[in-house]
Amino acid sequence: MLRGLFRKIDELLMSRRGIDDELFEELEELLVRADVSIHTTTRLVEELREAARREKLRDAEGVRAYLRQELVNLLMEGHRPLTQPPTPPAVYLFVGVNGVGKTTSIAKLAHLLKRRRQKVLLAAADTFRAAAIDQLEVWGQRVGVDVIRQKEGSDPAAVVFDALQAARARRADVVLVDTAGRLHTKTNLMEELRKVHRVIERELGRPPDETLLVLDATTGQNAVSQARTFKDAVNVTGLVLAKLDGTAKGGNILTIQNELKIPILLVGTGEQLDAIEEFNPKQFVDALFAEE
Ligand SMILES: Nc1nc2c(ncn2[C@@H]2O[C@H](COP(=O)(O)OP(=O)(O)OP(=O)(O)O)[C@@H](O)[C@H]2O)c(=O)[nH]1
Ligand SMILES: [Mg+2]
Repeated sequence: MLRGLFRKIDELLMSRRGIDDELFEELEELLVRADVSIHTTTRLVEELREAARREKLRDAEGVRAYLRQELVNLLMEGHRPLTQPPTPPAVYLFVGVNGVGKTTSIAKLAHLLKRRRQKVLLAAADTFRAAAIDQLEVWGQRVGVDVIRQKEGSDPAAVVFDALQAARARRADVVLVDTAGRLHTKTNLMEELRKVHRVIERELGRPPDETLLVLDATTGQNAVSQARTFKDAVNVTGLVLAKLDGTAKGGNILTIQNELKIPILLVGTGEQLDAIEEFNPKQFVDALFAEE
């Protein structure tokens, strides 16, 4: 995943002996080309310049080590595991625009949790298309977990209500709620999401334990704007970065962390069931700089 995307930065730093303005300018350009926003790039490079002065870094190798540490620190801000509530079931609501990987991520997480001996239920609250309900059902069978569903066109909040009842009756540990992909700009759909959120809060006596915004890691700056609007609408508590095995440049992930302060909790690295991992900042930065 993302292997070697920051190699160019490494090459730049290793081809230089001394530290001068030109080095920092080139570094800035490379970060922007790797999809880091101007704002975040400026912060990173300013801190590097400052560190170079303060720590009296004398060569590019020193800058390189410092940059890596700086990136790890940035990604560690607010880093945490998935919330485990004191009383089950844990309820994780998945939201995001069309096609980012919500349903697949739910299936993969269900698989992961099941292997950790948790009893998982899936709620098919994407009632928009019959195919979406069937898709979740197929994943449920493959993973070996129950899917709570109603017919196409029914109220997503009613499906969630059913799922929470079922979770209680069956003593489930976790409920994963699938929702329809929606453009963050469509107000009626965002209102529907708020309703789902309210039903969970009422039935559970607390908000969803996580409201996870799934982002397609290959979409660059657009992912940042999606994160902004969803955060305003439904209090997103964490991010799932899907498709990190694709052509993601990685920089947008740094931007999201720096500018939105929403922790990345999970990353998706493929279409197979086991292609999901808890986010590990150090490993992520190592991968960015790894040799291909
Ligand atoms: N390579 C790769 N493909 C992925 C990953 N996650 C999801 N996909 C693919 O992305 C496509 C969309 O995935 P879905 O899980 O259906 O996305 P969704 O967000 O539920 O889509 P809608 O319900 O239509 O909004 C599918 O072809 C998935 O196989 C991933 O981590 N890596
Ligand atoms: Mg889906």
